[in-house]
Amino acid sequence: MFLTSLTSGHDLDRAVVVGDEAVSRAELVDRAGRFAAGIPGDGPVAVHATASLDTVVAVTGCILAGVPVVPVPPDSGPAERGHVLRDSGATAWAGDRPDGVDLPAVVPGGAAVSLREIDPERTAMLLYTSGTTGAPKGAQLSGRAIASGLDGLFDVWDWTPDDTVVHGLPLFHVHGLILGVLGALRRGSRVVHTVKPQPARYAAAGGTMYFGVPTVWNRIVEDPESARALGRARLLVSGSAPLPATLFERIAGLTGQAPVERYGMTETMITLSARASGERRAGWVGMPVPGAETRLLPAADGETGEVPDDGETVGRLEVRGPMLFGGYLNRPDANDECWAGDGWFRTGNLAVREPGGFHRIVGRESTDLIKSGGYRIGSGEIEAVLMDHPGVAEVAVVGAPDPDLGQRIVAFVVGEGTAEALIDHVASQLSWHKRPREVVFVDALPRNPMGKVQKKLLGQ
Ligand code: MCA
Ligand code: AMP
Repeated sequence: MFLTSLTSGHDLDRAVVVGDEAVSRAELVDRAGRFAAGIPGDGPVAVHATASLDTVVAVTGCILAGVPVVPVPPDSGPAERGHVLRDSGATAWAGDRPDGVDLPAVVPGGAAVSLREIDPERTAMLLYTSGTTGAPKGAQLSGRAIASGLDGLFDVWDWTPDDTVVHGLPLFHVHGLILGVLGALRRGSRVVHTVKPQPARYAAAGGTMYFGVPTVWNRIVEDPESARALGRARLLVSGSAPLPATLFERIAGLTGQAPVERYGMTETMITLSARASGERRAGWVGMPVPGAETRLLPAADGETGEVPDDGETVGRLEVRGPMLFGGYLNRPDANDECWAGDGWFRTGNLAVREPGGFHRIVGRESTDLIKSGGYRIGSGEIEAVLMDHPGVAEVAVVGAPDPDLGQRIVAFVVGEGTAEALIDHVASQLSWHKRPREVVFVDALPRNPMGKVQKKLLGQ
């Protein structure tokens, strides 16, 4: 069981704080142990992953029991949730029960389970993440992968049990759940979750390490008083999407310290980061974390070898290491596509590398993957839901540059109705963050002679 600090070492008061609730390490072990005792069977447990202590207890309980946990975004609509439950084969449900969920509930037992050895290679967590088309894919992360990924970060960020991690990120993704909660539980440090990532809540939490996506950092610098308060922290970490250089400089100006930028994916955990004790450079995401390796292959088809480490030549980024996932569940096609042989994973990101080993992410190969507010969103999933609306004849969804969200989702629609109705339609079927922020009605979509929509002409 990879949450080592939970069961070894001394107890820690207020070890986990979520909003107004707090537990010591011993209380968490007791509550999670009783949750584990109530899990019916050995199959995956779906957790209604609200930003709450209940979610931390449920996820920890699944880990203690050695069963895969499937965090379900609490605002996912019926289409998305139905897919996740069917695809994951979840056999139990934890938390508030939305309409249409008929899995047996986990009813915590009167006494905690006794701890036992757990196969580190078994899937510990199934995280659903968007591809370019179709429904989200379940990335299978083993306990060993999670442990390796976290240990690498303890090293590069000088993360110790004396740290207090603060963030308010969703508890159903790598960033908020694995780094922001399981990281603290493995390292033995405190974690304060602010429920929402509001600047004033970050400022009031008095942490030593702060985690945020660029949108969160953008909102923090818009609130200079809160930003200045974070200057007392040891480390300000940004990830999940590109941190614009101007934002990097504004954070540094207000807090007195440059942020540490790191790069990762649901499938790979964090593979590149600046070191706490090393250089932090605007626009660059640093070096491989311990155990990770990278290579850059020529962007043009037909070329072989690796591109030169000159800090300029763009290549397709591949990564390898013990923190990588074990493949997508039920998706042999996607697994064939993403593995390049010998353990190398095709990230779909374009990058440059300089001789010293620093990497810069310059973009993504596919225009159909959008990053909005740090969330990864496939345009195909939104297009499919919009096509189900009776007013929509044709649609193309793109990510347009946005000063706050990085990219905002824009739907170009041939059809009739109002923007508001179409936005609400998407929000009712999928997670709210997948709703278009803008709908543009057009007479026709730009297509090439083969009939394919040319998204590059739609303001991408
Ligand atoms: C407005 N709302 C609606 C509608 N219109 N809701 C439903 N239907 C509508 N038509 C309101 C809701 O009431 C809700 O309000 C609010 O919109 C929620 O919208 P949201 O888009 O969430 O708000 P936001 O302010 O734009 O969110 C910004 C954010 C969020 C807080 C930064 O994007 C965020 O939490 N991002 C983090 C994503 C993340 O953790 N990614 C990591 C992936 P109310 O809020 O009042 O209820 S892991 C990863 O990338 C890798 C591993 C890595 O490298 O880390
Ligand atoms: P997700 O599946 O939500 O984990 O999203 C992974 C994607 O987020 C990566 O493929 C990158 O495109 C993007 N990403 C994560 N961190 C960074 C970063 N520091 N800079 C640029 N892109 C990033």
